[in-house]
Amino acid sequence: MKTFYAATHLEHSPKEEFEQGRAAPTVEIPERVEQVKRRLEERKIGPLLKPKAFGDEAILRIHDSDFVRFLTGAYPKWREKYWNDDADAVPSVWPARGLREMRDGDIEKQLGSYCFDTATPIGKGTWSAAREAVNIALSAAEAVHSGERAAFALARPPGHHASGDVYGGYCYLNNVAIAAQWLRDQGRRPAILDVDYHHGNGTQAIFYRRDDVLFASIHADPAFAYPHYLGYADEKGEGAGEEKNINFPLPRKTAWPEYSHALDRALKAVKDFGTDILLVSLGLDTFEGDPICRFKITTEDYLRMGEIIGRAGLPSVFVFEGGYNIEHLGVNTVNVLEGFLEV
Ligand code: OKP
Ligand code: ZN
Repeated sequence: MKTFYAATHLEHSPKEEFEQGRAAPTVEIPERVEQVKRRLEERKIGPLLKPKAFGDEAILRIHDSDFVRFLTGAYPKWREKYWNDDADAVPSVWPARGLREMRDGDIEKQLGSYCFDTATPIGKGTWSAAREAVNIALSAAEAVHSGERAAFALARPPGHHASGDVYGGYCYLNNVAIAAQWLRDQGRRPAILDVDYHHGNGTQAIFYRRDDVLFASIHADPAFAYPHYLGYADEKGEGAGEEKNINFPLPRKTAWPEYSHALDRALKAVKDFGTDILLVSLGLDTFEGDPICRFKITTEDYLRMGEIIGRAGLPSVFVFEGGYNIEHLGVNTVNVLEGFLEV
């Protein structure tokens, strides 16, 4: 299986996020991708390839152009205002009910208008890393579109929490959604299966009113888990998109028997949709040892997960999302890919 990787992500290395009322070291660190890369090389899963440089058109099919322009210049603008400091850009005020949403002007106004949480700092290397992650996802999509059985986009920052014009949840651009749209534009019929522990609210929002891309997500119930405000079972799509959005919210401590049941149901929906290419938002934060999550999926279970996805018999694009247990992340990720390849 071809893996697409670029070292650009190393420069996106935020130090802190705001978590439970205080600044805390972030878990979305460069070492995540580096661990997975090492394990891939160890297991000889296939070549590690540099991504191709795609133009902005593919991004603008999904994201609002003002939003993209904002992200491109946000860090310099922030530094210009706070030149006497070196902290990353994080919003501190939001246009909540009763206030005016203003996306232009002062950087503080823009941050609150475009970002939905305090976990997603913009630093010096953030934009170039987010931009390159898109190239990585598109390169993997192109490989599979051209006939590969599968490919792996080993990218960070992740993407599934970013919608057309809002970022958050460590995500800036929605890598998997951009790849799905690109495949649509090549005439394919893509479905997105999101197995990250957190609901892919950005991906859901992007395709919610559409009938040409199915979104199925298995995740921790937002009644107790991030992102809290989306991902409930009654969100089934709207208008043309009705029944094309499927959420499987699961309780704390969910282990493989219940998880695999949801996975079977999600893949049944994918098949029924007439999917001809599958994109997997591959988060490994369902792991029993994950520091910020509460499921009980084991290293061994990830092999089964890969097998079950493989048995769907679809050309598949794996796009890396979350997963924060650095020690086990490489093995868990590669187990999914190896399980898939065994079928
Ligand atoms: C990104 B991905 C929970 C705070 C959550 C942000 C989590 C973003 C997850 N106490 N902070 O889906 O893995
Ligand atoms: Zn996650």
